[in-house]
Amino acid sequence: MPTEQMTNANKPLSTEGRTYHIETRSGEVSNRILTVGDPKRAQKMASYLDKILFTHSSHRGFLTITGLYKGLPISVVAIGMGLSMMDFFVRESRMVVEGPLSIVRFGSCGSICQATSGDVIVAKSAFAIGRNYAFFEEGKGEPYLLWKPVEADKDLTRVVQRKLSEAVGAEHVFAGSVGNADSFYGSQGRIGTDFYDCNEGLLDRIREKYEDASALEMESHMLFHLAQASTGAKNMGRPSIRTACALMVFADRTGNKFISPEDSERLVGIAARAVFDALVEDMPTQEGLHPAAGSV
Ligand code: R1P
Repeated sequence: MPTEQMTNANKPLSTEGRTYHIETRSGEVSNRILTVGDPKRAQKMASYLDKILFTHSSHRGFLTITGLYKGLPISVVAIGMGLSMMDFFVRESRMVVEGPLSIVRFGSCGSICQATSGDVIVAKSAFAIGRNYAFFEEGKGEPYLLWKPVEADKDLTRVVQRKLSEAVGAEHVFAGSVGNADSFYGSQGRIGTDFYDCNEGLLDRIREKYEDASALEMESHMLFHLAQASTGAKNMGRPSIRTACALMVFADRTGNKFISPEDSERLVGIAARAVFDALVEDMPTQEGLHPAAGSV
């Protein structure tokens, strides 16, 4: 349960200025954010920061770790899974961070392209895949709705792809459009008999509709969509929220392979500095410096 009194039902902030679900306030979150799903992944990646300044685990399972990397502040935020959690994260981060915000998601995915387990797929764009309740409840339309891809920020994506290619080898880094599904199961075309999912032809339909469809996961489209929907002030002609996403292939949906725990741990370790380097190269100024960093 939250420990501080909330003050506004429309835009809940506590009396101490903390957001309702992530429980961070101004000064605790950097303008450069690496977001992941798994809190253990967040801790492992944050261990590559030069100095940790702030850590908070919220009552809703969000973990925020803010520190310094090459003299600049970076926050690592674990959000759990799914588009709702991404929505909480982007909106509540915007509430407490002034100025430009660069967010890189480093997640995991299922590959539906040539990339196999242990490779990395950089999302040039992301499209949404949604279960169509009208089909299941009223027999109307297709069982799954496919929305048009939304582009990632090109500059941030380019630097993320370059840094990851240097770190893991260009031959292990792929790029394409990523499907952001509202389920790990039905809307990602996983076939089962426990539920009426009507998804037998879904992967083929996705590949037919989007030639460069490369991966399936559950957060990137919401991240890219909210960045484009953000109404904040423009900075140097750029949107106020800029986003990129790189995904470790955990499940190879074509070759039916799964990454080992050892390989995923190793990949996360190698990728941490690459993503931090991308964030500081992309925003090299002291903008948004964490107050505590002044004394370092
Ligand atoms: C499913 O196992 C989860 O893994 C991926 C998917 O998008 C989904 O949330 O995300 P993370 O790697 O960030 O956990």
